[in-house]
Amino acid sequence: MSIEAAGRGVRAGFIGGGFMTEVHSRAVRAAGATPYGVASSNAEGAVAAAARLGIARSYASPRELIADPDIDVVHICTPNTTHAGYAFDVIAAGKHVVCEKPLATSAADADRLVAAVAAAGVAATVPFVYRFHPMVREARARVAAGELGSLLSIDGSYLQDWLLLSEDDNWRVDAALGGPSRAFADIGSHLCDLVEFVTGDRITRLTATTRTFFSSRSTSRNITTEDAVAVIVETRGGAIGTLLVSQVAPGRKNRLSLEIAGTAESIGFDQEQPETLWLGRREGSQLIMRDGASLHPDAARLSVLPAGHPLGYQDAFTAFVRDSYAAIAGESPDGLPRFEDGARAARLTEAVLESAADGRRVELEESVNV
Ligand code: SOE
Repeated sequence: MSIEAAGRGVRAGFIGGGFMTEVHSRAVRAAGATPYGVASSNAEGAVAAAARLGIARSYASPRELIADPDIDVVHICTPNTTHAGYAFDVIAAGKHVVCEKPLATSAADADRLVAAVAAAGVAATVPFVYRFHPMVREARARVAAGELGSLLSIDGSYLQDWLLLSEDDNWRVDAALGGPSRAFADIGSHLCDLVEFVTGDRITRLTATTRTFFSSRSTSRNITTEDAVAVIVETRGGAIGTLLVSQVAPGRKNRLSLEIAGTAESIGFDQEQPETLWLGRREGSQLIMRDGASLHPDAARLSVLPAGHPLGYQDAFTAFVRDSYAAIAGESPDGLPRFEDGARAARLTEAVLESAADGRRVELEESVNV
């Protein structure tokens, strides 16, 4: 029986019991759906996560959760190298899926997931949630309306400092759990997604340099995943840009910054100040504050609180879940990041690693999925 026919809200299951499950389950509640159950790497972990997150059911294993016919959608919030396997299992069970980024640690697996979703006819999304800040949508709408003119340059960075010290460690550092790329796959993927989302353009060439500053950390040894990456990009529309991604930048907690210059205007967005958008002009610049009454419709749609009542990261996540669940109901919300976008990120990640390995510029053919 369909969810609508059953006259009930969406029931969500979660695989994983960490920080992102907490963020996802809060967003599910705020979106008016039901956090129905949680599974983790073992039964004890699932019980503890259910208690901590106020979720009614815990399951002995992810397989048991995926098999439960009462669950409509599964949120995958586990270490990166397990994402694709769980996503294939969820799709095979005929359930809808929300999979944390990176969707997969290879472009081939990501493409296979896109094909599996198409065959199964389920909704499948990836939380590139920064697309859901209203001022990001405002920036996108202004670019699309031609207000910046022709795009000339892109200046982007995504800087964090949670891995600054050699004693800082995390499963993402271990390639066996996090995949071959760390900083880029984890946060560079957000930055590139936002570059292509806001500009409506595509990165067609890149040259990358990576650095692993610590070969060992408190528990990890022989570390091969990168702490930082610098990328030069060219776009199909002829713009050029530089992107810096680092998890070892003191004082920067989650600072995604994007500035796009056109022949008429520039725009600048700072994820740590998401209520504003910088507008640059030769004759003077201004900082636009979020006010639903003066935003383009797609930005106003997400502006769920009045001006002066700040929206933030968790609100963006709620908007992402709400649109993901609208897709479950058969709708097509504008700008919803789907598995095709996760596959695009996987392709960009492979291009970054390929370029960093041999120092050559890498050409990106048009992704088969977009
Ligand atoms: C850690 O780098 C992290 O939690 C990312 O995994 C998220 O995608 C990002 O939104 C915040 O930082």
